[in-house]
Amino acid sequence: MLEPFKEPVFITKPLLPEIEELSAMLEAIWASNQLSNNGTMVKQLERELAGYLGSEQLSVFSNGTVALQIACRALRLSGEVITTPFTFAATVHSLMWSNIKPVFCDIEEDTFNINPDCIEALITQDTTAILPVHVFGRPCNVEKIQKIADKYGLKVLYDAAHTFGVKIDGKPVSAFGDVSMFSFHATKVYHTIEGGALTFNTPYLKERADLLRNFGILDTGTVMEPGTNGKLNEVQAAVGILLLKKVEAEIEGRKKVTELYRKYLDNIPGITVSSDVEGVTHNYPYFVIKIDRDEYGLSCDEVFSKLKEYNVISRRYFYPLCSNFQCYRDIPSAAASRLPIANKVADSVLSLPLHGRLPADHVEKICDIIKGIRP
Ligand code: T4K
Repeated sequence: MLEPFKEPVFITKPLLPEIEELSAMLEAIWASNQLSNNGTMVKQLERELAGYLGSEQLSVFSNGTVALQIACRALRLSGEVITTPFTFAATVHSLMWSNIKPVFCDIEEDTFNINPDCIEALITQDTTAILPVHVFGRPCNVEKIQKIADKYGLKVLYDAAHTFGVKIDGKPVSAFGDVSMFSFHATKVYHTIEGGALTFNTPYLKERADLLRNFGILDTGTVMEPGTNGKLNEVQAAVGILLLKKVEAEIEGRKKVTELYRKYLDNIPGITVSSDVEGVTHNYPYFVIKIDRDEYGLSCDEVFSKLKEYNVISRRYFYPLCSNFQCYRDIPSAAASRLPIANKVADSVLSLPLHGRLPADHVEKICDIIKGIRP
């Protein structure tokens, strides 16, 4: 009989900069007295991230959700936007906050991403864009999505919250669509405690977004339009600069942990794990298992509860589906009958603890527990 872990093993553990290095950066910020409003740290971070993410047009924001809202405004989206129900609440909320009606599209069973073959049937005269999510860091079918967008004159705004550093055939994910949003929340592969970035396919969009994140103020005498406050501050930018130096090692560590999970969970009836996609440079943000209740003998919820007894804190990302939230379930496209795959996936998917420093013996024990609790 396996003993529970002495301390909780959480879904993730944030990557931290060396405290001495951060102290030195803080001293520089203190000496400058510039704490916010596009200071030197934010400018340096934007330059370095533009290089790392392979996008000349990049701006940072106070968080990914505000960045998405600003992207909607910068792209002048209105009417209806087609999106996925299998995502974090922020994706769909950012549309509603922009007075845009979300239209839910079903997903692919193997990638959990929006199913491009279901998009066209949802396009109406009011559709202005598609908002796909690269779920769990696995890129969407970007070519099919772009073809549909081009055919109907739609914008594509990618929620790339999970795809920091991901490449498709050597091309950064930011190279696809009009705008991509990266989240830098503390739980992400790379972070600035809270924060986010947008990458744009034109300098014009970056200019607009920069204006919108600073209240719409062009200069002290000129306010162009009602903007918001979406600025990142200097202290968080300093954390971001330091973590950029550590992110490669973090991704390497996550890859190793992922490979161990795949090895130990192989051949458990009813448990399916994902594999890498050929041509994709992955960043390993989440480790997800799919549970077939009949074959494994326990539901997703039951596995979640049993793991908790062993102090393993898994997460049911993304359950419930956004389309089943009280605030969205009356939208016609939210009907379960129109989203059969998304409902099935949300019922069967569980994220296990993953970060680049998770010890190998922890991974082995978590897998032993998953084997051991099977009735
Ligand atoms: N689009 C997508 C597809 C997203 O996944 C997200 C965010 C967004 C948009 C919006 O981006 P942001 O506005 O957040 O930049 C977390 C995150 O808060 C959220 O950023 C993330 N997605 C979502 C998938 O997960 P929770 O409610 O699950 O987080 P929480 O607080 O339960 O943290 C999970 C575990 O992480 C904890 O049990 C322990 C550990 N943890 C967490 C924090 C915050 C720490 O050890 N230290 C910490 O400081 O939402």
